[in-house]
Amino acid sequence: SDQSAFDTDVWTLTRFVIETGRQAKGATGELTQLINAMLTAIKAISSAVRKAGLAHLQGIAGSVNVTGDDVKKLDVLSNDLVINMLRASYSTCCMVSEENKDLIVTPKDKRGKYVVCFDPLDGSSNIDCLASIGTIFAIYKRVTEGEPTDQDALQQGNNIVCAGYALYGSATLVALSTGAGLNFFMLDPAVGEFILTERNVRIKPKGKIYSLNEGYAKYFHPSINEYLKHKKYPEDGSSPYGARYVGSMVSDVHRTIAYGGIFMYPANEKSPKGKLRLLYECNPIAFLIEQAGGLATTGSQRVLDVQPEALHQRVPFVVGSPDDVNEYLSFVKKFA
Ligand code: AMP
Ligand code: P6P
Repeated sequence: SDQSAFDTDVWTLTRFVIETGRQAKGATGELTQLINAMLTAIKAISSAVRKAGLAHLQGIAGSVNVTGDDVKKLDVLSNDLVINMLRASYSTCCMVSEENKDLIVTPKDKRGKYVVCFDPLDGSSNIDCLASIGTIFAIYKRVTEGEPTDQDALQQGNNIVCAGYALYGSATLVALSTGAGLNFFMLDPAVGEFILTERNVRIKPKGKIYSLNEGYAKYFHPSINEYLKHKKYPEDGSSPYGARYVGSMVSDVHRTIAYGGIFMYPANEKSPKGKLRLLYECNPIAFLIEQAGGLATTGSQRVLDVQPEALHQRVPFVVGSPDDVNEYLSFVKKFA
């Protein structure tokens, strides 16, 4: 039979992480173990997401999470998968999840040196309409001794050792960086492995798409509406931008990295700090966007420079192609 289509030396994500781990001087393999544990959880979530309709996993689980959203069964299942896989990797001392109000401290006998902040199933309000959803995570080294505390999780995004997202879209993709560039991997369900599809991804300097929920226009700061007016009715003879908004952060961010442009979840009168959470949505995505040559700002400072004060704190969030983000910042300045 024709074997030509079967690559016998394929770069799987597992192999890629082992390789980069071997190149890391003095590495013990703990981070490699942690990343591979997260990948196992992501594969299991991908399988559950794709079976959700059949397994009647959709629908309200009858409880709400810390942010007051209705929790769907897939959320609960995804959260349990990530916590259990990471705990079993003996590489974490504590975790922060969008689904858990307090720090999740790893049992003493299973502790390692890493802290993981994650959103197990972001965009879950889109589950019932089958829009794409995602998993987002950021990994740090602990900064305390003894019993882990919130301080281990309340680190600036500048301290991120590794971050990534999974996108459960028409295919399941993982975007991952350990600080040496951004790489894309696609899940081959036949093998159950993520295959390297794009190495050292770079975002376009300038795009042609803006992405935000314009339903809040009535509540936006004038700088936002002035910026949007410039995108729709440019006076400099340039063409108007296209508009795209899924309402599922990983989808909107991945499209922004893949096609260029700008994604915004700014503050508005009803949400003075915006909606997106710093620790497990904004910091990991800001890290990845910067690895691809993009910018990530709160409008007043670089996202990765924000000093976190609370596990579930929100920040205004504008990311994307550097020329687009800088143009937005010029409007912030002009209409401050
Ligand atoms: P470890 O001893 O495995 O916890 O690794 C120590 C440090 O080496 C990590 O904090 C990373 O900065 C680096 N490192 C270890 N494994 C990897 C990997 N698979 N890819 C990239 N960097 C790694
Ligand atoms: P809005 C999904 O609930 C989420 O947390 C992000 O994935 C998404 O970007 C945002 O909220 C959408 O919020 O207010 O536009 O519905």
